[in-house]
Amino acid sequence: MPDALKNELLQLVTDAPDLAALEEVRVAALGKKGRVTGLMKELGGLSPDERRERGAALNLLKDEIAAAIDARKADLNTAHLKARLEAERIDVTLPVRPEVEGRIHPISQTIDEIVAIFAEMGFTVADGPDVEDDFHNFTALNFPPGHPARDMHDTFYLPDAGDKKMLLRTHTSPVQVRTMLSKKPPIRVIIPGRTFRSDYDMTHTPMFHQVEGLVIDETTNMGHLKGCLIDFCRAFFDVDDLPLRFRPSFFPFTEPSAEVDIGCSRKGGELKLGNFGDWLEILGCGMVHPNVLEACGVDSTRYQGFAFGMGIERIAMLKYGIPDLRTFFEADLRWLKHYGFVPLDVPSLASGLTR
Ligand code: 2NL
Repeated sequence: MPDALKNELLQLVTDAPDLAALEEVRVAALGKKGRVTGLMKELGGLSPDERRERGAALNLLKDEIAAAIDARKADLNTAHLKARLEAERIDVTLPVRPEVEGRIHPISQTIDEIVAIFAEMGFTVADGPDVEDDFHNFTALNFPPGHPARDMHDTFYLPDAGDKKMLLRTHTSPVQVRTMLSKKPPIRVIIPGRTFRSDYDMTHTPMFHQVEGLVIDETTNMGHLKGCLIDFCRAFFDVDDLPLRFRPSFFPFTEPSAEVDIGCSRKGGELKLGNFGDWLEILGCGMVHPNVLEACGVDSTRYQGFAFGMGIERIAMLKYGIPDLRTFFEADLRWLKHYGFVPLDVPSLASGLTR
């Protein structure tokens, strides 16, 4: 009898098509009201000798069935995983399907384009923390103690947490400060990144992006600054004869300082970039102030340098005709589909940045 039962149960285990069916087989055989359990209960009515013999046989049967169930369970799990892997298989060598893929945000695209241009000129990219201290964001940059930019109204200060007053960086300059403090000249870096100011209206968002550049060497001069920025603007806006105008200006961290305009036309309400007689402000720059060099451990009697900074949203809006600053941060998928860029369309000078 146990042999016939054993073969029957083993067959049921083998035939169970899935985990649920297998569980049913287990309950029907080894569960509280299962057939093997039922036979165990009948042992009480036997003589001691018969009980010992039959008890041992039933225990053996129980163990065998349990082992068969475990083995079948493992097989079913393996088969299930195999089927899933097969169904979810992706060929990573297939080309991207543009109609179903996401888009590169115009800010990311613009940063990639800027990086491609400056990389060609021998710059490297640096980055640093969003949360900064007063020294790296202001003091090292020659901001006097009472300067309005330090004011609570512009700067996001973090709740006091001990010895140092922390803030969200108001520009990417603290990364240049860190670069000068940690590396010896010559230095050629650009720093794209997030910046924060407590300001919100049509043309300001509390978080925005900047790219700043810094060049330090023994003979770096204003001519290098001009050449570098002229080359950059012509490459970025893809206008070979784009005129640039350097207007005297003021920043605490540069001396002399200049604001740079590029040539444009506003005829008929349409903005065109080129040699048309009108001007549009695009970035700020200057020779690094000796106080900044000294605060950053650079010998100002041996080294000098230039720096520049520009707003990424602003130049992205100009280049790609995006009319409203605030839409950059609304995470609207339809907007992204319209203004975004196809992945793998990686900016490079060889491909003319974008096609
Ligand atoms: C602008 C103008 C500028 C800099 C940024 C800089 C950084 C260091 C030293 C000196 Cl560490 N200068 N940065 C210089 C001139 C202008 O930005 O209009 N930005 C949006």
